[in-house]
Amino acid sequence: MTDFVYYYKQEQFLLNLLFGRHGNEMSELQNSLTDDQISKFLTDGYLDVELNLDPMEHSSIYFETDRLFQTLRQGANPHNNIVPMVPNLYDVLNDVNVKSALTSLVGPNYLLHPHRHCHTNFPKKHNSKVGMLQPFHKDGHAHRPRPRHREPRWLILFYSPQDTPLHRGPTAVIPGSHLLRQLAAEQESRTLPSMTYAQEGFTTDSSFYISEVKPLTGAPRAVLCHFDLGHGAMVNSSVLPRYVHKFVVMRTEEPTPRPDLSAVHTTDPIHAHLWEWLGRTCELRGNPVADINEWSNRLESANPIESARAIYESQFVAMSDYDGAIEILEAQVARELSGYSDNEVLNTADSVNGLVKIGAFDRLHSMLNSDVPALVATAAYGLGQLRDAIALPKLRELIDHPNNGVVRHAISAIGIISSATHAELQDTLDAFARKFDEEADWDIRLFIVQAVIRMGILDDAMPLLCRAASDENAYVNSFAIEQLCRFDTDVARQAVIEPLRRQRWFPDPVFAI
Ligand SMILES: O=C(O)CCC(=O)C(=O)O
Ligand SMILES: [Fe+2]
Repeated sequence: MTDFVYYYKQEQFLLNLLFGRHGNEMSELQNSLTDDQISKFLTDGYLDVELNLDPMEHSSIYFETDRLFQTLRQGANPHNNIVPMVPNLYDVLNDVNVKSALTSLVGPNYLLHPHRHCHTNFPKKHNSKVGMLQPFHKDGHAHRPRPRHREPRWLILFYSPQDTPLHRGPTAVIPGSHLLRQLAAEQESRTLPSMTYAQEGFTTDSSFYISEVKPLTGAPRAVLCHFDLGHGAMVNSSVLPRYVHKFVVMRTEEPTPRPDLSAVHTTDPIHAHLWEWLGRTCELRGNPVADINEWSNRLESANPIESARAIYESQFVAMSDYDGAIEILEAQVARELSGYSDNEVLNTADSVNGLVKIGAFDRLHSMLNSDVPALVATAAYGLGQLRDAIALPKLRELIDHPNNGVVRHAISAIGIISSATHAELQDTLDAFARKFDEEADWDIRLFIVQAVIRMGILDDAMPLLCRAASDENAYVNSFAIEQLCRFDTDVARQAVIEPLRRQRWFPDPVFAI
């Protein structure tokens, strides 16, 4: 596709957004959260959304959910099929406050992941202790790992339709834990943490980096969480069941600069980075890092909050000692990767974000050409963060790398770079189409479809998406169908109708499940 055709299509797409059916709604949605709310989300990793549903509707969702679980055999769960079984859940997803909060945090045209799950928590007889039922954890993904980004690319929406006092087993979250790679020094253990209740609230045991715990108690509520927020279910010592409906949302577009909005300020370099990533001007207040040795000590600190903050100060150190800062960050990347297992996706080296802040393109390019898969995957992640179009040809080669972690990071980075720069779209689509058709692993096919979604509404992406709409794997075909529904063409409509007819749910009042 020529650049002209692409820009023409982009223009049409933008005009549609601005003046078309959804245009006005979309731009209003984009500004809806206040800066205080966004700041709370960036700091704590979660945010309540006030729903417009009336109390009757919450109870009707609760009773429908309850009826369903009473009739299913014990232990059964409809998993991803919960929404057609409790269709009022659409009213939560379509609530204008939910839509606008999501648009503020994960951008316009976000995509609802086909994974959704009703987390049940039935009364535990003989257990009246307030505490955790489930260990704190960060979610994996649906169902395979995705690169972790501090920037809001994925969100979880937890909706609880009932009143949930503490003894009815609410979900509990660890505020701020979304910014850490791990919740505790040890890898997540399956043993339940002990919790202490004091006047100020709950705290976890000392093995956790962050001790504060917030149980999501109270009236029916919808809470948006950063995907990497630590959370877990508490013991339900009441006599009533507790339900939490979980949804996952994917950002599909990179944020754009927002000079129309006022500047913000913070004293935390990670928050400053996230504000800027969201397109805002942010002033970082406080004492700028002065000394490279002091910075290096903090970077290597056993306290992960301190080391993460140091990562986002790398650019200030590099202004006075570029080579020194790079050398220290590269050594830290190597240390982090010493525990990297083969085909890893989640645990790329966090300190690569320091090289990203410095804009160390040349170092990341040499890392991308390394023989060590862990370094290659980490570099692909970093060049994605930098939205570096120069890396595209090499990243396209890497989608055939023997290491599955490298393949996944390369595809993910290509999607992000293409979304931001619109560069080399046709070459990338050709490479993706070939790989998609020969790939046996459905998760890699899903990575490709997700990357294609990030590339935007491109006619040239339609053949691949149409094939993916009939993929044997339901995650792959659901994402493709969802994206094709955004195309205003007959070919796209035809491609989605047949698979959707086959998936059609028949709500049968006579033989209700
Ligand atoms: O049931 C809950 O409150 C949370 C469950 C959850 O997050 C999980 O199982 O991953
Ligand atoms: Fe979870």
